[in-house]
Amino acid sequence: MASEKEAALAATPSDSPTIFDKIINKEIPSTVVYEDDKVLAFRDISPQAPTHILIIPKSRDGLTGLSKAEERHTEILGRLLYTAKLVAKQEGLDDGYRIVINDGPSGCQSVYHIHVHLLGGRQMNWPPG
Ligand code: TR5
Repeated sequence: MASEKEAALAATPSDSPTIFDKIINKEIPSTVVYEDDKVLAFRDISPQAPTHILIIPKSRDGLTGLSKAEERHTEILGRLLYTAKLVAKQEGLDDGYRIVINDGPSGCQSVYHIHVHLLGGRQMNWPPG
């Protein structure tokens, strides 16, 4: 998850390909923890918790962010959350975890390919920053 400053600098909402396309296509290495035909889950390069994993659709299909969701996206949106649950179990986060979807500049989104953050392994605080 980018800092607010990083997100503010990086985040011009855009339909352009993102770094996640290169991760999906294995042009850039990542630590993949789960993969199937529809989704990919890999460790965040800048972890904000002992466990910090990103779950993304392999096909963005217009979903630069959650605010762009349409009816046709409901299946993949559910799949992202279900995958987060599977990966949380795989990672041994039996005591709980946090799911985050940042959207747009005010939501501190920095990569415009929808993704679910799975954070765990420490006590989370509320309210979030
Ligand atoms: O800020 P938002 O919610 O858009 O989350 C984007 C996340 O992508 C941040 O938590 C970044 O740390 C993460 N990120 C960015 C890059 C990257 C990554 N995670 C894994 N591998 C990465 N590579 C190779 N390159 C990045 N630029």
